[in-house]
Amino acid sequence: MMEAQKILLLLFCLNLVSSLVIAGAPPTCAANLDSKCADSDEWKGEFFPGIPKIKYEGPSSKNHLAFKWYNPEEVILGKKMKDWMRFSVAFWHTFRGTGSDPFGVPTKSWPWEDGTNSMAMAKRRMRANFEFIDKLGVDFWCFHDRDIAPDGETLKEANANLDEVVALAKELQGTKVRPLWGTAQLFSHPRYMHGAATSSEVAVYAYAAAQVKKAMEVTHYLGGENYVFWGGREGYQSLLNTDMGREIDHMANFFESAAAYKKKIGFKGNLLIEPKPQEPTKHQYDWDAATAANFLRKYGLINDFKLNIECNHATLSGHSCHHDIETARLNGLLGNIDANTGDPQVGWDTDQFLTDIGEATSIMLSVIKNGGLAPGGFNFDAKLRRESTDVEDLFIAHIVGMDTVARGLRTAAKLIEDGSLPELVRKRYQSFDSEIGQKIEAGKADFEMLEKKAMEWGEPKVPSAKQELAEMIFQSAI
Ligand code: XUL
Ligand code: CO
Repeated sequence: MMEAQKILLLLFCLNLVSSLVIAGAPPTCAANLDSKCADSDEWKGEFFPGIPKIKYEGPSSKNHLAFKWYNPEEVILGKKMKDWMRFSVAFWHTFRGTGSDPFGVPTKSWPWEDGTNSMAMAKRRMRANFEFIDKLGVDFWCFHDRDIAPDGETLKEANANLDEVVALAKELQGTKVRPLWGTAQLFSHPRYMHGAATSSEVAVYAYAAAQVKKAMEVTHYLGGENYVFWGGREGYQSLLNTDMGREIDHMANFFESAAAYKKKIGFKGNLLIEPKPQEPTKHQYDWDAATAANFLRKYGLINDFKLNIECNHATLSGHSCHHDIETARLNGLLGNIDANTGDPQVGWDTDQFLTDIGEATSIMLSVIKNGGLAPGGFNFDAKLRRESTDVEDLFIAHIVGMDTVARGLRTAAKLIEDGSLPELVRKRYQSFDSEIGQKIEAGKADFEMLEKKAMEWGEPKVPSAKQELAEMIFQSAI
């Protein structure tokens, strides 16, 4: 079972970038896709014919291509829904996800794909991305450098490929759409097998730095609002051959240089670290929200970075998504949410679309306390199941994910406006509103004073926590 899970993890990671062709392999046409292999990015007509612009129709609608809960312009707790959410489409899942898994080949054959990783295909895919975004009615997208453009024989060639595709993306974005965040793909290529910033090989560290430098530049050029670091290979297999202290120091050096470069190019967005406990068979160095916060504090990086909390990563590290979001928020580090969910029975990153209204409500209670996420948002780092193979499934998955988060916002707002849950929490701590409680909270109560009080008060009377009542109130709002 454990071995099978490790293989699943490894192949999942490969799946994330499964259609990337490493360095310069010639484009080839997939034999099973008729004669659509072209060296032109031209595509006649729409990519998604028959799919209308997705509109809000309200909870009674039976139309699966309409929102039932997400009404972008509606104001909730003083802010438009679209401004609470700032939804984003993840290019790697929606346009590079193939449905392959450890035991099977790709299941998706989107009509616009020709089976190649050519420049022409990259451009055609980019056109499909922006039609999708327009029809879904979102303002943001997220990408890795190597998702959107083919790698090259050299870094120079890879950068030139990226520039060409980015120029098209800039044109297609128009004035409203922009990246929620960009990132560099530092985990798929064999050069990164020992890690990127934590590699034992200095040339790999330098290559990774050059890749991040370029990815930061193009994210900035596209008007991106944030830049993300997810260290897919930053970790170790065995401590016997690893100088963990030196590797983590190197990772901090790397982040320090990134923060300096951000300032140098005048990038105003947030730099975000995305914690994860392990990927795919490694013990990772950016584990969970609390460990990432400790890392940033220890290395004096706490003012330069925030966190991108991914729900499925939080659950893999043994926490609820709500826990890691609250932990990030309380550390002043909540920068973005990668909205997805895992399968409770499966021990790896299944990246499913969020459909649990209770979970979404808890998350939104934190987001509201945080005053929103901007300049971050909700990025759907989520993919279709292997068995979902219709083009319309791409829309349905995003619609249900967006409606779930929207419903979470509505429910959370109801709970706040009703006031009984906040009141239950307020009452629970009201003994600290007393004179002595206030002294404690102001840091002015020493142990001698408290001992005197304890003697005077005798055995404390401990009230009920009212957990079931809290759960009853929570549930009745849904
Ligand atoms: C992988 C993951 C990544 C990051 C970006 O688990 O979440 O897609 O979000 O590299
Ligand atoms: Co993610």
